[in-house]
Amino acid sequence: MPKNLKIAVISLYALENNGVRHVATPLREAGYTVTEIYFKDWVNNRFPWPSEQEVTTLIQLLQKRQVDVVAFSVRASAFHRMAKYLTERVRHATGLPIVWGGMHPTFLPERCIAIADFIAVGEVDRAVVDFFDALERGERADDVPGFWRRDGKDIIRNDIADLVELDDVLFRDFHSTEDKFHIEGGTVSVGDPFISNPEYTLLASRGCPYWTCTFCSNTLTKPLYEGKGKKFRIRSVEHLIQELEYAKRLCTDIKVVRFDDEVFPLRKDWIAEFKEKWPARVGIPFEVLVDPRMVAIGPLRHLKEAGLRAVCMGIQASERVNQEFYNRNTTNAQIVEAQRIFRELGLESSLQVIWDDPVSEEVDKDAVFRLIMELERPFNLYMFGLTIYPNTHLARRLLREGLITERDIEGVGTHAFEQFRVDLSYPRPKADQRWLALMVLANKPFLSKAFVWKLYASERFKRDPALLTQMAQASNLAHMAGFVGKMAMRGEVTPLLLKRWVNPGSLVTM
Ligand code: B12
Repeated sequence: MPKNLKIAVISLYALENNGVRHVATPLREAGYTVTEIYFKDWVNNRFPWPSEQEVTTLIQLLQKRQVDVVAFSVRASAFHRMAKYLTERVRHATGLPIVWGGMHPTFLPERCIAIADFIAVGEVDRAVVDFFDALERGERADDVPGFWRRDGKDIIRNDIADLVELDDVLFRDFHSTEDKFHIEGGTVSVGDPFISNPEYTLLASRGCPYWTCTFCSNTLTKPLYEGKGKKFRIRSVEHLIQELEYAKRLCTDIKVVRFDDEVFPLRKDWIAEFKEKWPARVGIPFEVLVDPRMVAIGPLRHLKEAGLRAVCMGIQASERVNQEFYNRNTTNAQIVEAQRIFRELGLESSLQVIWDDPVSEEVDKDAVFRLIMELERPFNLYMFGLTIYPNTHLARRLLREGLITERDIEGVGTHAFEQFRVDLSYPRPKADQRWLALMVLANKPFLSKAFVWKLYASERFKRDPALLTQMAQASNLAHMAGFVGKMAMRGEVTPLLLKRWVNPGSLVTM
């Protein structure tokens, strides 16, 4: 039955935003007029502040669509200031009630409810319809689980909503009609901005089978969802395949599927069914994220036979830092063996390291470098700067030990905007410049390991790593050109991809 309330759901700097589509889809299904707005996109390591023209365009669009409620999806804490600014501008111009949802209000509800009129805390796949139904009836939604409300100084804090089974969640709708908009630089494009992307991204699960890494926000969601249902949930293979069959009809350019799960499910029976159904009914190459503790040749061989093309795996730090600070009981031996398996199966692999943390000592950096040198080539090396998310175990410990201040925590800080992926030209102490340059050189297949060991031993580069950094920049550029070339051959290079990743002002390392 059609409903009266007109709702706008806004994604900040993310065209692929799952949260927005998971909110908009059931609301449309329930009869609401939903305007989906993709407000600017992300450029890796760069999230430029919105221009006046962009803010005005947003406000005018909301007015033109005669919206009654404005809902922002605030995924990451680094967007706190932008979301606050846009909220204030929209409220000032329109006087409309503002709702925030997403991981940031989930982790910092008190700070967010001070700004928005309502916030969603946690997953609200079903509860979001109950919430807007209450508003539609003219009620204040004071008893809808998953939502908080501010009334002057009073705050009504409802409990978390029950977690839903993932097979009950509607597929994100990618239709491209006049109710989806992308705002960039004062221009409004109509239609779903992600519909023509050659890479289709989705989750086969929610949650994490480990939940322990202290830097990850999942350590906060686990206690939050206690008693609210199964926390680590995997979709049935059939549900997943049906989504892809649906997506293939709408998004006709899909060349590769990327599973964004924290850790891709590697359960034996699930993989067996996946292997049987994926090639016949989907038949698109795919990529997954794995954990070194889970990697075994059997399941990966099945996935490879089903179309698995590439894997991504976290190394993170030295064994000591992984265990003592990150509560991640992986070993170097597991990592070496996992990379050996990837090579044996001919899978492309991208290994991830976290840098710029306040706890790794020279000996830890040396250990990470030695581990990288031990791994069978080729592989991509993605280096990330440690981003400290609010309220995580790591944030609390580093604060307690005086190793960081509140300014280093996302929300106040915006580290994820500046050094999410490590960029060699970012100012760092000389010793770190040397380590990063060596790491970048270590995985380049066109440089012999003997040569890299010589660079490592050079006293000159220990004193002054400038030339080493230049060599690393050049090798990185060559490696990236090869990588982009390979993608171009597969028809996967788009202006969007180049804009996001090949940013000469801040070239990420790989
Ligand atoms: C996949 C993923 C990505 C993908 C997104 C793919 C996609 N198609 O959306 C990519 C790689 C693009 C990405 C990018 C980033 N990510 Co990310 N990402 C994730 C991950 C693993 C899952 C997110 C997801 O899709 N969940 C499933 C959906 C359905 O859940 P959801 O988004 O939370 O939405 C639900 C509710 O929150 C709520 N909701 C959401 N929005 C709204 C809005 C309203 C109005 C309402 C009522 C409700 C509501 O309803 C939804 C349905 O239940 C999470 C980890 C996690 N556990 O959440 C990290 C996570 C969200 N990412 C994180 C970060 C930091 C980032 C980046 C900033 C990194 C960077 N510098 O590039 C960017 C930000 C991009 C952006 N502009 O938002 C952090 C945020 C932590 C923090 N406190 O800041 C997380 C939590 C990871 C972590 N390690 O802790 N990410």
